[in-house]
Amino acid sequence: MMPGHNRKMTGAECLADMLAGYGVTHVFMVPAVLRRTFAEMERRTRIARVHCHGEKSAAYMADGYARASGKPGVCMAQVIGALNLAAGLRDGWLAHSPVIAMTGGRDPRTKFRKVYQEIDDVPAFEPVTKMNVTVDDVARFPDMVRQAFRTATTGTPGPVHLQFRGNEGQVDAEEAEMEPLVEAQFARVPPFRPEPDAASVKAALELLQKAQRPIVVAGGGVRASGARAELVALAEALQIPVATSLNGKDSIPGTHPLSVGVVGTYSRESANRAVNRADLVCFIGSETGGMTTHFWAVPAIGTPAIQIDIDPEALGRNYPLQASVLGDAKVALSRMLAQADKASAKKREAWMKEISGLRNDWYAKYKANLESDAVPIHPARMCHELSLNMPDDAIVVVDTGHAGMWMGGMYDLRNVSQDYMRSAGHLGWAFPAGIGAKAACPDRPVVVFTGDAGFWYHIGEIETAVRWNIASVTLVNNNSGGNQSKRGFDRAYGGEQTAQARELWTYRPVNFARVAEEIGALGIRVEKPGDLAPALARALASKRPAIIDVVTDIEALAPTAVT
Ligand SMILES: Cc1ncc(C[n+]2csc(CCOP(=O)(O)OP(=O)(O)O)c2C)c(N)n1
Ligand SMILES: [Mg+2]
Repeated sequence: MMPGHNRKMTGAECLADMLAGYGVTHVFMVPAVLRRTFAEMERRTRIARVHCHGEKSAAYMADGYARASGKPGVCMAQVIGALNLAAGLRDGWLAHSPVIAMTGGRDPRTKFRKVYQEIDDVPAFEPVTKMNVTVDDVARFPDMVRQAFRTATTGTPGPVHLQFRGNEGQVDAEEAEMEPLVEAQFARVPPFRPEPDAASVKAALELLQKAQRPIVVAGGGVRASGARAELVALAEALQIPVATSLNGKDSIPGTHPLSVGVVGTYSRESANRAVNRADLVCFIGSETGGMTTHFWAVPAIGTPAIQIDIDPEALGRNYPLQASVLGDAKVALSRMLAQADKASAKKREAWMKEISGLRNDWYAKYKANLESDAVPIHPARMCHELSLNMPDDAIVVVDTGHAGMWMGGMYDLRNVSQDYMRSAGHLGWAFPAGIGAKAACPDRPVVVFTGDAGFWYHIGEIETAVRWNIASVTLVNNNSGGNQSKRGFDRAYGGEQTAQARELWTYRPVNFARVAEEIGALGIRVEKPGDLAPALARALASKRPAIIDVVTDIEALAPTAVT
């Protein structure tokens, strides 16, 4: 409490003022929750109250908003929708995205009496949040909201949950003496840039400079820290190639001669080969998890490693370390750059030749797919067209499954201003996340890549995008099925699946462009590869939500990881 500054106000007034104070421009929700707060938002703020067609997509929109802007994304649900919202936090949890979820909860006067729609939702938020609390007294609005922003943005960012008393959070109607104080520092990631210990920086730098064949594996921490320019500069100064995790794909442009691509399971062959030939691997802002390391085979455990991370618990979790640097990635890389001995790069000339060979081999091997004129369209050609035609300041949002494999492996960012965000595993994440990203960054082109199975999940959100004129562009790699499942079902049938087994993973052919048009979005159907680039240009120029339905080859399978 702040004596002298408090004044009598409702929780709704306080919450509306605080969200506006933190710079929140949109909240994503399914009504009815915090209704009085919405009324106060209208009276007191310019916050857009985006109501969606499901709580999970509301959470994904908030997540996309957060990852695109670094500002916490806010989503809300009443008590009956709370677990739908919790399900939607799972991707943000896995990707370390600062999402703030607010739900209606229980009232102590009636709980355990079989209240309509009510269960105890709080435990379900436990595995997907950094902070999971109830707000039972209106006087706690200010400190709990501040703590939510603080927890979501600090350290390794992540989702938080505030459950407000009352199935619709009716505690917001009550009054108390409050001060809607905002700590602007916690309005975006990163609020702090912890300075690493100088000796640890020196130790890591010396190991890198001594190595003949070092490589960096850059993770999502590089994008959270905004450390791309420093990473590229250090890599150039010391001539160290860079592989990235899927989450860190935008750490370095794919077109950069030191970039070998995404390493791990959904990966590019050149990255796995380079990491496996390295004599020292430097993980930066990476969990060193199963996806990034192809289940700890790339690199093999035992490969000399160093690690830079803001989270002390991440350091050494999966790879024994020769040096570890605890701190902010941007600061750590700047310190290394300032002390870098550029002359040490000379000993890596042979390594550089090898890296350039691996890069060229990959392009040569996949050239036919990347430039394929086949009809139905080869998905690799979609990726290649996007590499060539994506606007310089675009935010690219990619679904999982084959979408993650195609784009992770085959798409190239061209500069450090392009962003790349990906589903951390949930099919259907990308389309609503793209709407959230566009809401957060209305002046930047947002281009979503999803499969048709992924698109079906939240197809109703076309209506939300149209209603709010949130003009993301969504390309649907439409093969009328979830063809990533093909290999798995072949294996399950002990070789080749039966024709009937296709009923497990195929759909009716549907023209999503027509569906989009019916709902009021721009719909473009693309059947020939040469029409992809003009369709993208037309969709971006339209300034309307657009769905580009690309008819692709159901037999095309993305390359699997090499070890
Ligand atoms: C929530 C969730 N359920 C199931 C899966 C498993 N899964 C991964 S890819 C996939 C099918 C993808 O189909 P589509 O989006 O059409 O892409 P395609 O493989 O056809 O390119 C499924 C069911 C998942 N990743 N997430
Ligand atoms: Mg499909």
